[in-house]
Amino acid sequence: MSDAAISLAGTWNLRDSAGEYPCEMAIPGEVISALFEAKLIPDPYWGRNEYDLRWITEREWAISRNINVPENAAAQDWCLDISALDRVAQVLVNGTLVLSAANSFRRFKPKVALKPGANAIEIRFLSNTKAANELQAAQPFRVPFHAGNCPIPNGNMLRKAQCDFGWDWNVALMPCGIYEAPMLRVASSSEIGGVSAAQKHTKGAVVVDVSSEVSGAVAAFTVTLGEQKVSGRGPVKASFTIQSPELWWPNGSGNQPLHDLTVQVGDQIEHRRIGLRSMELISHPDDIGRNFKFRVNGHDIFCRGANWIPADALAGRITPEKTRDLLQSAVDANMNMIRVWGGGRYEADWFYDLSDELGIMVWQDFMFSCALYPATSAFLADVDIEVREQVTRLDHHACMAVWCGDNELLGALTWFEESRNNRDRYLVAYDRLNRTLETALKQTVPHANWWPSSPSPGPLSFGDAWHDDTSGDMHFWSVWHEGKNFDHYRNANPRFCSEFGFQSYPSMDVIRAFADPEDMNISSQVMESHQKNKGGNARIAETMFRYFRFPKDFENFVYLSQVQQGLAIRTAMEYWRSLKPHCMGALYWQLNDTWPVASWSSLNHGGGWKALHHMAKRFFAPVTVSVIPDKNAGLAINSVNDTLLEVSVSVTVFAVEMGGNTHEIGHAEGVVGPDTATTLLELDANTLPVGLLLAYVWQASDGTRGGDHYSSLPYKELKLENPNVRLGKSVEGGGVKLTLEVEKLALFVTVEAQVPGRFSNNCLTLFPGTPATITFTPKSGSAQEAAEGLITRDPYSSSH
Ligand code: BMA
Repeated sequence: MSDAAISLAGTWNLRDSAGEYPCEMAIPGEVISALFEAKLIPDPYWGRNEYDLRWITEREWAISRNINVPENAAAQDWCLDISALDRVAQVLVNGTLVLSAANSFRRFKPKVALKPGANAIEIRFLSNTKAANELQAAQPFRVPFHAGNCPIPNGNMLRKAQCDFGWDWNVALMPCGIYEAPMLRVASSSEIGGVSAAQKHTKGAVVVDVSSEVSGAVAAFTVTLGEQKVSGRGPVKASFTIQSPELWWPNGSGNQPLHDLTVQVGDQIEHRRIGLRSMELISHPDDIGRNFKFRVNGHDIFCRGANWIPADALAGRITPEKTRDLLQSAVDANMNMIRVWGGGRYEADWFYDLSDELGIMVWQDFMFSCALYPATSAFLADVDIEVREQVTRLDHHACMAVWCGDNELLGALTWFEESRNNRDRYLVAYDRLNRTLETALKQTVPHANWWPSSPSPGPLSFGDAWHDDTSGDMHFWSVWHEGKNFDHYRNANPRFCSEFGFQSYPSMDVIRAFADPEDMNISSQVMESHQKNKGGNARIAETMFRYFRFPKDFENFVYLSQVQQGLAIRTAMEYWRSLKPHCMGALYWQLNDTWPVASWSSLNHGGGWKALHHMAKRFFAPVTVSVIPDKNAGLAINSVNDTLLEVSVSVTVFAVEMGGNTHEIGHAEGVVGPDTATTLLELDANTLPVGLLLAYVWQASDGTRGGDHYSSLPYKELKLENPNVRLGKSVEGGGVKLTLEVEKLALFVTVEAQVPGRFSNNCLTLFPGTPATITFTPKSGSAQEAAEGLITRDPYSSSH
């Protein structure tokens, strides 16, 4: 650390405004995690503790610390560089108010006067609820929020993660704190405001135009990109030409080379890493409506992925390591895009660094979600600055695919009586906000991709994008929120589905971390309080009635809930991938969880894989085969190739008796061109005798292979026999090697652990005589103990 900067990361002293609850607090961090670490409150995620801890957000809190400044340094001009300050806060230095902040998405740099020796710094977190209520009361007309999602009201008034007020998957604790290390800096005569790197791709070369806003005195600058260097004086502008560039590609389409870029002005230096790629959002009217696709380096890329919500409800528990694990799981499941959803927050720099490294394209919402928002001059002016800052901070990242205005604000216009009665007023207010976002984005980074809202049929269209599959992006919720069958996914032909989802329970090791054995019942108060979507448990149970024999106990209910979630999403994904190029992407809701809860996630809180995530790895494989029933009850054996090279695929299809005997009923070989979906074989529905299951195995010339099954009957109608799954275990190194053998056909065979960890594969279709081998690696602790707790589940055993 140079003496021109003092980090304020570390231990501060916390207390409430009355001086109660004195304890230490780590910065970056937040108040609730600090109180928990100090053992002043119980685990907020255990049982129903959430409700007993809401008082924390009703109080006002303050953190303080002293810093020592040497005599010679104190005379300099200092500023406090502070961002991710959540949210209504005052900062005092030596008793003088230096900042009143009210936007957790902005960066502030107030001047501060330091004295030699000890300097007292205090940050007061004022009441967010009070501020939100006052702001709502001061609006020229009421601006409604989604009370069903948010038990803490008026979150739409505050620039703060909207899910902090509660959501249909989130605990409502409304934390406050600081999520990035604040710094005291000596003000420089010339300050670098940001680094922009615009890329022009031509055949065989890339031109990178680098520029930086510099405030203050004109100074000499040096810009380096890899081995190339440009020096000058005055406005920072440097142009680099890179011949035969190694391009950055999304995961599954190529590698992710990154290049160091530095801008030096006087004693200031900024460092970035950029990937060379062109990233276009293509959307224009066509014969069907309006297409929607991403073109990277000139190639149309089918986007396979999921929606991202904050990595934890309590930001103090988020670490780069835990987040890397979640993003790595996305990559391991063959995803190439995530959508940073608008009800959370703009993530930290390291999040986008990780996405660059891993090849995950980021669809970035601006942080507005599922509510109406103010359009007062003060609100819009604040948002304007927020957008300029965030876009300047993030747009150079290779991963950055699109900036999207918001999540579901158009839909929200129909949710509230006020906006139904006066759509003109609320639509104009919406458009003022949306225009502010677009203008600030385009003025900051003219080359950035912009999409007005998710879902949206397209610019200046304000219609229903939930059921319109002709134009733009779609959120398709009819299966979950309207209770339609899984087959209903095949009635929608989206151009790009940016949200659709189906809930399941978290895995048993996660449930054990918040519930006592006596609470392990789906209608216990504890389980109901870890389900935030009204009617969610009933929807899970009702769906199980439709597809499975009812499970004999709670643990099997949990297991089947995950299987049916996987089936729902697989049904949609396989069909939508087969529609390529009509459909060019699907992102399911949602990748991760903020706390242990029944939700639409494929990863448990803590990062463990639910059944869906294992299935996603298969149905998202760049080359794959699936069975798509057509409207005439025939079955199309379809192959998709998302790679840039042609592949030959051979597939053999079997009818399977419940005892496990198989009869070949079809075989096909075909060439699947780069970036295409093809039907390899069409089977008449009668080819498959009633009561039998269809199974298939395939292999492709790129070395990949796979297989799965398809049932035309609901699983509850199959006369499954007891497969007597045998589980062989041997401890090898830090993991457990497992062998699975069955006596009869066994579906969705899942090994379950008592402790957190990662299975190499799971939720398998198994045949007698064909054992499967997988591994389990516990997250921590002894592999021997983990091995002892491993058990298997399958649908037959779940109901017998
Ligand atoms: C979508 C999201 C979220 C929500 C999810 C599940 O519409 O945008 O607001 O959590 O549905 O209901």
